[in-house]
Amino acid sequence: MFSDKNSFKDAYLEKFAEIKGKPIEEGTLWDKYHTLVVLLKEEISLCRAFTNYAENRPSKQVYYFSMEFLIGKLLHNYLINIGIQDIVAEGLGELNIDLRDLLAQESDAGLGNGGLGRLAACFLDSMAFLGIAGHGNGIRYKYGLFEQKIVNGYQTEVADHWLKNGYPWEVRKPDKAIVVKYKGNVRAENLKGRLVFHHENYEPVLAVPYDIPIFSYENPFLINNLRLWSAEPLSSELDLALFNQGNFTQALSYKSEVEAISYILYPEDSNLAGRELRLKQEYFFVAAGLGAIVRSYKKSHGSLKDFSQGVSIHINDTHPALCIPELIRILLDEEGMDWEESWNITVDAISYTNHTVMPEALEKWPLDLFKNLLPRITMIIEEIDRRFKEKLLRRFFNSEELFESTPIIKEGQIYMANLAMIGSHSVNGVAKLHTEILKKHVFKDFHRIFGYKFTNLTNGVNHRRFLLTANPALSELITEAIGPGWKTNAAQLAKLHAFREDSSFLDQLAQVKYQNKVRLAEMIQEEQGVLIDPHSLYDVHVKRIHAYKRQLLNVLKIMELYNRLLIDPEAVQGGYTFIFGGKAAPGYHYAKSIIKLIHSVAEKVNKNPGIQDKLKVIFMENFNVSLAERIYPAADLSEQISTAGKEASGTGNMKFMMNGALTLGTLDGANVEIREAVGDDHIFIFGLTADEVLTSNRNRTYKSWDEYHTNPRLRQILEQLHSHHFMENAQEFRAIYDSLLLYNDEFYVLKDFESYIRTFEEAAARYELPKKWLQSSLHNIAESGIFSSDRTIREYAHQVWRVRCRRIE
Ligand code: 26V
Repeated sequence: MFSDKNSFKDAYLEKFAEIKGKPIEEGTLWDKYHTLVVLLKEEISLCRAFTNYAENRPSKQVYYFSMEFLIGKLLHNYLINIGIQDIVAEGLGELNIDLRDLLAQESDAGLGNGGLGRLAACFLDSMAFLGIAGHGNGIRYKYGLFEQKIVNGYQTEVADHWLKNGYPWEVRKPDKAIVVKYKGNVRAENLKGRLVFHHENYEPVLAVPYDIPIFSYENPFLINNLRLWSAEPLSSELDLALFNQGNFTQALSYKSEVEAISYILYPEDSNLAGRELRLKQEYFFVAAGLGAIVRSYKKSHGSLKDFSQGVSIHINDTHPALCIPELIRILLDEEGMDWEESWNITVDAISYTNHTVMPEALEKWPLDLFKNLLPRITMIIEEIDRRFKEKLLRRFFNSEELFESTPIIKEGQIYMANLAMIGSHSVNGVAKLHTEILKKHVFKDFHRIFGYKFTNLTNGVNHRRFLLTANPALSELITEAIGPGWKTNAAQLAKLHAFREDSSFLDQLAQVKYQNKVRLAEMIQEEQGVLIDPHSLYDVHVKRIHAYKRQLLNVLKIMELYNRLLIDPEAVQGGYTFIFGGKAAPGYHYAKSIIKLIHSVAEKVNKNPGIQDKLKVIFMENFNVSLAERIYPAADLSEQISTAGKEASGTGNMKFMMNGALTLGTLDGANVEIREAVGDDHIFIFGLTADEVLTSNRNRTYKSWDEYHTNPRLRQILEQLHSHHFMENAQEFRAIYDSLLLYNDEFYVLKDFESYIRTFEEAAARYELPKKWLQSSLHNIAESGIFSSDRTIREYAHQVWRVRCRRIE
């Protein structure tokens, strides 16, 4: 690797000439970015070839199967991981190239919807860092999550053509392609008393892998792999043959049907009607991924007998749950093992994480659809179900409720979570509260049967991306204070407690936050022409737009403040900037009208000259990983206000925390553990608890009209919602109004309103005491170490995958 900026510069210029064939002065920014990526990839492979890892090669490989990997941009993070950021920046500077311009060239790979996909990306980093041979397996969508454009306050969606210039990190591996088989029929043959199954007349699809290297921090030569599969027609000759026969449409439709499989990421993260294409996607990357794993395992081990000792397959939610029947299919049909052995190997290899308790997000598929698309897989699922029921009958012959809730196939539907529970050896939730809810409520019957399978593994985030890379000023300050050890061991952030009374340190912390806020203000001014005051409290609510995440509650709070200020401009102390960001699923009309409401309120508030310097409301368009990295460092207050019991964990809450924001939140998801970590004095908690919500739901005691009638402030706001107050068309927000009153406020927005306002005011008052605020901010950073995904991955390694981390610390 480059020892100084000169050796970098020489290598860079040479590479540029080689691949671009023109003088650097004539190169576009893309040319220059492209060259840098190619150079890094080659250098690393070269160094790696000279590094001998043979003697401590990990014995076990982990494969993380996920429908989504929200990796964002890689270059900046990788330069830091490799430790050459300064050399590269200076070297390029001498060539009159600004590294920041090159970083801006990279497309933000948005191959995920939100938390689940970003978690997968953080896990890849931590696995590489800890020296676990852990690889991602997913889909190379041609189009990632749509780009959000706001037009007149409404969300519109634009296709995310992230590959349009090419993606220099990936390497296509056509020689490692796998054939995936759909439809057709299954023929059973009796071979000397043993039934053998042949899948015939199937429609073949070629899965071609594209590999993206995962470079780890401080250990860049130990490279893991993210393998994304692309669907292609099996051979162009097939097309041509049909074409020549005159079957033009058939020839073309085969090609487009095949390419549709990896065409686009479904932008829904709940409530997806069972669509055939989605199921095709799920089987596609499962069959391709397992096919490649089995092939390489057999090459090195000969047989699959000890497969589960050498391989862990992790399924990220139920989307890859077909790994279970697919692995059994391979062992039975291709390896000739018997059911017992195939089953044991499969269960032993597979582990499953649940990420949601929202009933509409728990996947189920019509049995008929399954039978038609995946005939052999369906037979295997039926057999798993039959054997499971048989065992159940023996063990729990008189527990009727178990027979109702736990089978995989019920009333013509296949329940994927039930398949995942039964066919894996470990099931985990993603925060303590979430895991308890799984055990006591959502999967309580499974917990009776398989209590030993359940564990909690609280989520974490990659602190080297969301703190070290995203917030260089804070990182420098931390390193000056406690040394660099926190980068590799986030628990060391606790050393920051020693600076609690150090006023010069607190001043610097304030400066860093202020600078980050100025940077965000500049961006907002540039993009939206709205001036915000960096001295104001930045109250930030960024995440997917969902009823349960309650962006509405936040808006009602802003409306209330606004109403108060209209009467008395001195009614609130200080200035507040409310910042929102997030995408709504294109078909989720309710969420889309929340976005419109935020804009309508912003329009009113920001344009009112009387209260201009008191309140500002901003919606940041197209919230994605890159934007997130700009926003977290600038936040003062982190809004985590979901209805208790609904947010499985949340990970934004952790990213805010490590950047020194204080949480204003409900006792939901990992907020509970953030509160445990920081203590009541350094967090602002309000609202119903998960138990209270559950009890109220069970007893149907809540009547949202009561809130309306007993709270005049609330009544006023609600009436404004369906008057001309904010909109010319008074019907615009009718659905929101109705959800709160006509449909009895499923998410307890009105119920939690008063305590939310009160607690916000407490937070705002604390913000007026800078020293106290800064101490709390420091306290949050210092306690955020446990929310590094390094900690989470160590737990997975020990408790679930049973692999050794080569990095000991
Ligand atoms: C669900 C579905 C359901 C049907 C159709 C397509 C689709 C696509 C994605 C999902 C995933 C929803 C689950 C999810 O994203 N959960 C989030 O996971 C985060 C990481 O564990 C966690 O922090 C969030 O609280 C949780 O909402």
